[in-house]
Amino acid sequence: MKDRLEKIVQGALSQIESSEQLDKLNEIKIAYLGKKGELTSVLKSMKDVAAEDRPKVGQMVNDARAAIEKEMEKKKAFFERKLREEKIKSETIDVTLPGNVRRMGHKHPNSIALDDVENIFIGMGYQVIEGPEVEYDYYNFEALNIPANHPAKDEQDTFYITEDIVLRTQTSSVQVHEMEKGNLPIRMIAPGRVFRSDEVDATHSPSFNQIEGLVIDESATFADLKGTLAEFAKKMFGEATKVRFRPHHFPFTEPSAEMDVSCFKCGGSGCRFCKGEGWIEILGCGMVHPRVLEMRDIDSEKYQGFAFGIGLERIALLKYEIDDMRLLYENDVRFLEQF
Ligand code: 2NM
Repeated sequence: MKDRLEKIVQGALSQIESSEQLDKLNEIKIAYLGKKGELTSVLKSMKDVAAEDRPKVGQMVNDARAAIEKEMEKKKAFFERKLREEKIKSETIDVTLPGNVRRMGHKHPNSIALDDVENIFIGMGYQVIEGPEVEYDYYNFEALNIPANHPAKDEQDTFYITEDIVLRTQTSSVQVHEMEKGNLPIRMIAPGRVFRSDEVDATHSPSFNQIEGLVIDESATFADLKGTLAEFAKKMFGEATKVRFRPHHFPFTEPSAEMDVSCFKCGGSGCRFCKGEGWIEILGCGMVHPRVLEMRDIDSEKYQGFAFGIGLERIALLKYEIDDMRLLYENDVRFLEQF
C-alpha cells in the first residue's frame, strides 16, 4: 500500500513539474484527486485493508493528498505570476518611441499671398469686395474707357460667352459696379479670378488672379497713390524696399504708371533674380480717367481717384521664388507641402 501511494505521489509530482500551463494542472488534479482519480480509488479500496491498519493507511493517503495539493498550489501560483508578468509586459507603453506623423494641410502660395495683400490694404482702411466672373462686355470694357476697336477686345485675347457677355479680363468690372452704387468715398480692393485667352507657359495662364484697388474721394492725388503703394511694397516685400514709377498707358487711368520695387534678393545692385536690373515690375496704376468717373455719374470736378492692378500669381512667384507659374495650378502635394 505504501509503495502504491508513493508511486502515485511520484507520478503526480512529476506531471505537475513538467506541466506547462494552468489547464494542464486542472487535468492532473482530476486525474489524481477527482472522484474517479487514482488517490480516490485507493480510499475506495480501504475496505480491503485490515481494520487495525486503516487509521495508518488513512493517514498515509491524507499525507499523499496534501503533498500533491501543496505542489499543485505552488505550481499554480507560479503560472499566475508568469501570466501577470506577461500581461504587464505586453501592455507597457514606451513613451520614448517617436509619435505617428500626422500630415498637415497647407495653404496654397496664392492664398498666402492674397491673405498678405488683403491684410495690408484692410490695415489702410480698404474694403474687400468681390463680383461676378461672367460679365457684360459693358462693365469689362466700355465703362472702363476701353473702346470697341481696342486690341484687348479681340477674340484672340478675350473669352466671349455671347456677343456682349465675356469672362472678365480684369476685376475692375467689380469697381464699376461699386461706383454705380454711388456711395462715395470708395476705398476698396477687388480680388478674384480673371480670364484671358493665353497659351499656357511659365508666365502665362488662361485663368489667373488679380487684385485691383480703387480709391475715390474729394482729395485723392497722385502723391496719395505713390505713398499708398510704397507702403504696400514695404509691408509686402520688407521695410528696405524702394519703389519707382515709370510712365505707362492704360485706357482707364490718366496719368498711368507701372511701379517697380527694388530687388528684395540683392537690394538693387543687380542679380540673377532681377535679371541684373535691380528692379522688379510689380503693378500698374494711375489716376482714374475722368471719363470713367463721368460714365458712372461721378462729378470729376469734385471727385478724383486712383486705381491699381496687381497680378496675384506674379507676387506669389516672386515672394516664394517659384520659377514656373504652372506649379501654382498643378496642386502637386510635394510642391504645396513646401509652403
Ligand atoms: C490696372 C492699372 C491701372 C484700374 C482702374 C480701375 C477703375 F475701375 F477705377 F477704372 N480699376 N483698376 C487699374 C488702373 C488697373 O491694372 C494693371
